[in-house]
Amino acid sequence: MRVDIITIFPDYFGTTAKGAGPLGVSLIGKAAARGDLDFRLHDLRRWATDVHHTVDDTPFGGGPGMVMKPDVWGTALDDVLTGDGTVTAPSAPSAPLARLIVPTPSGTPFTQGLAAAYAAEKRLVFACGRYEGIDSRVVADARSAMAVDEVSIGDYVLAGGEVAVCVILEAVCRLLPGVLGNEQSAADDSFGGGTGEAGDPMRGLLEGPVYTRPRSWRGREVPPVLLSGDHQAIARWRRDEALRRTAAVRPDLVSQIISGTPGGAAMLDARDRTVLAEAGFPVDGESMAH
Ligand code: 6GU
Repeated sequence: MRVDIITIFPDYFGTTAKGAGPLGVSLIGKAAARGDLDFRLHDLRRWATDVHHTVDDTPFGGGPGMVMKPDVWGTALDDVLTGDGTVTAPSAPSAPLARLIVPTPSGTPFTQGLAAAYAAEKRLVFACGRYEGIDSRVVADARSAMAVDEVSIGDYVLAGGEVAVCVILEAVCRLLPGVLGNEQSAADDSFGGGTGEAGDPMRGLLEGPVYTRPRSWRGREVPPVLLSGDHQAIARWRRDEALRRTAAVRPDLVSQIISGTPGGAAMLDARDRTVLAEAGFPVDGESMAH
């Protein structure tokens, strides 16, 4: 997959003299080393036309902060998309070019499903905004040529999109074909809400507790079922714990499962319903007296 990142802080991703940045280490670094990811960093200021390399201006209508200029972003995107000889503008509207991702706190939530969809793309282009955002005509204009997603990584405000790009790339990267056994699952995942991969019985649930050696540590024992060798009992226990944890810390995800994301409540067996009822979520269809 080819990944272009346009930013006023290319050094943030720093894959230069000072050593590997976030794109050079761990999972992403390995994918890049294998050639599964081809990163191109672009300094937005390259497309600024004045001596000061200005990329922002005051907002029309007043208000605090600065807005990034449409003319600078427009030529930057045009050049990155078409100006490198590898990929040219589509001759037909259906020709796949690239997906443009604009990280912004006012975007739609980034989910596991989006990560899976991105992992199936040939090319992603990230447009990192700073200040109060990018002039809104830039996204409107880009939409006439390509798929554009404005995405948020959570309900808080970052100073810029660079960290969000790292978050998104890490989620995408572990789903790329070639990364252990993800070949078939990544593409099926696009309708999944919440967490967990397609085909995972724990899909939509948070992971419960995990343990390794030693069996006893500071007087705390590993739950005996995990030492029992009874794989069915272990799987059941893990599911119970996942249900309990999800009910405790993400009741919204339990509500989603119950009230019918595809396959929702149907995925719950009798034991699931008992565990959820104990955790304060009586599930309809259960033989409980109300
Ligand atoms: Cl994607 N960008 C910025 N600047 N802030 C955010 C965000 C993205 N997601 C949550 N907050």
